[in-house]
This record gives sequence, C-alpha cells and structure tokens, in this order.
Amino acid sequence: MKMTFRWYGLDDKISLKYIRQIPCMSGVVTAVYDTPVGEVWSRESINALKTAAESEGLSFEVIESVPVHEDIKLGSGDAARYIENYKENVRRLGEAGVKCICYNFMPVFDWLRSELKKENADGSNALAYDHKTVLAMNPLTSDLDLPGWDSSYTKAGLKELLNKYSGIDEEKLWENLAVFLKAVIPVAEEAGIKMAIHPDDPPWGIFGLPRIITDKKNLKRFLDIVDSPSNGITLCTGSLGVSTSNDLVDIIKACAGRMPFVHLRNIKITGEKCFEESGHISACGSLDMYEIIKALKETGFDGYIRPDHGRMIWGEEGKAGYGLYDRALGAMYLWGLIEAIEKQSKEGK
Ligand code: DNO
Repeated sequence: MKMTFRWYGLDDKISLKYIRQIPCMSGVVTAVYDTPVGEVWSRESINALKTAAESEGLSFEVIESVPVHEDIKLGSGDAARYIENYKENVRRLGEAGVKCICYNFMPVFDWLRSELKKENADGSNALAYDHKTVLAMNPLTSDLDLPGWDSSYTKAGLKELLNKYSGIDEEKLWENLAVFLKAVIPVAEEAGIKMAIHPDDPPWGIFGLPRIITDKKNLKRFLDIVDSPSNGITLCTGSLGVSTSNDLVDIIKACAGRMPFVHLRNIKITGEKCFEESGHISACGSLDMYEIIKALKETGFDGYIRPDHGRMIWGEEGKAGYGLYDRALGAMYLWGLIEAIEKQSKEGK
C-alpha cells in the first residue's frame, strides 16, 4: 500500500515540505485548479505540480479529481465535446506518469455536510451531517457555504441547472455514466491509468437529485459496465460507512482487484442519516479500522491510500477536513495498523 496525502497545489498553505516530513508518506494526491471544469488541462500546469512534488521526494501518481462536467452527467448540451476533453486530460496525465484518477458522478453537489465546524467536547471541531437540517435547506435561497459547493454557481445558474436535472432519474444517470465510461476507459487503458470513481457522499439522494454510487449492489453494477482493471472505484470508508446497511469488509471483498485507491477515515453515526466526522482510530467512531485494513491486506490490495478528512485540532484553521495535524495523526495510526497486520500475516498469525 502506498500512503499519499491530498495537496491542493502550489497555493495550498500546507506545504510539500511539511507533507514529506510525515514518516510514511510516498506521494501526493492533487489536481490542476487553474482551469474551468470540463476544459483541457495545460501540460505546463500538470508539469508544475509534478516537478514541485517530485523535487520534495513525493510521487505524483494520483489525481483527485478530474471533475466531470454537468453536461456529461446530464447527457446533453456539450456532453460530446466535454467527453473528448476528458479523454485528452487522461492522455496528458498518463504522459506525466499519473497512474490513478479519482472522480465522481454526483449531480451538481460534491460531498455535503450541514455543519463545517461542529465543536467537540475536547475543543476540536469537525464536519457533521444532519439529514433533517439538510431537508430544511433550500439551495436556491440559503446562503450555502458547504465544502463540496462550487461557489462559481450563481443562483440563476443553479436554478437552471437544477431544472435540467428534473428529467434525470437514477436510470438516466446510469445511462449517462455508461456513455462516459465506454468512451473514457479505453483511453485510460492505453494511458496506463486506473480510473477510480468516488462514492456519493453521503450515499443517498439530496435536494431531489439522484445519487447512484451508494452501496455494494450499485458498485458491482458500476464495475460490470466496463469490465476492465482501468474501471475501478475509490473505496471511501467515510462515505459508504455512514449508511448502516453498508458492510465495508464485505464491500472490500466484493470489489477486490478493482479498487486502485482508498480513502480512510472514521465517522460516528449519531442517528438516522446523522453523523459526525471523528478521529481516525476505531474507538473514536463507528467503523472498525483494523478490520478494514485487514480486509484490504487479505484481498491483496496494493494501491494508494490516504488519510481522509481530519478534525481541526491544536488551533489550526484551514480548509474544512483538510488541516495538516489530524490528517498526519491519521496517517500515523493507519501506518501502525498496516505494519502490525503485515507482520502478523508474515508470521502466519
Ligand atoms: C472530499 C473528497 C471528495 C472527492 C471527490 C472526488 O473530501 O473525498 O470531494 O475528492 O468527490 O471526485
């Protein structure tokens, strides 16, 4: 398993110099942020990230994300042109040595929480989600400041976009996803890249929009659309794990060999469709991180992992979920589990 760390590019206030000091770190997970969604990334921008990472001894092999333009998800407008652009981005990233691309197919919103800084008893704060609060929100009238929110949408633009989705149910979204995969996966195969779709977070519909990458059944359906090692998933424990009907160990076994990338974090389920993001260790949340890593090891997983969202601790301020300190603690804890599990398996325990 290769440990990586999400880095938001040259403007990230968490520098590569700090990231490389986390003992187990082998590379960064990053993206080009200077280009509008759907357009082709310049080779200069790709290479600037690569050079910066590699000059600090960190690999540049995982991209998160190459975002999918809404027209592709809607299967209308300029979808054909955006798919061509996407293919070109995959080719260019392959040329730069990238091995894995994480992306998602969530309509309009990416990941969603109802609270960005929920105060914990120990004085830290973390992201939280309460479905009742989300049901009461109207994205067209409330001043949303949500983590996955694309602030470039104007209210009018958003209304128009949400209207376009009124004709798109889950089956239609599956169809549009299939069109995308059938076009992009052959290019990824040629480029030596494994595509890794991120599950919907949270894994249920919000604001009347369909969400389909939500559970084992749908993950299997997804993998069967194009049966290729280049068509894979990002196993995100914190996304799939908030649904009590998702058994992560079972999902890992079912998707073995088709998960090039894993996001590891813990969450504490506090009620029906209600959760808080917790420290990474098993005792802090509802997920058994030991069993998860053990299942990865037993199924032969040798891809990329990263600690996912951390709490804000020690007075750190920054991008919600993406501070330095708690993610670094998470990486250390995860590496400890990995070392122990690997040694136990060598000793035949
Ligand atoms: C949240 C992230 C997601 C993820 C995208 C992948 O922290 O896991 O925003 O990057 O959904 O496209």
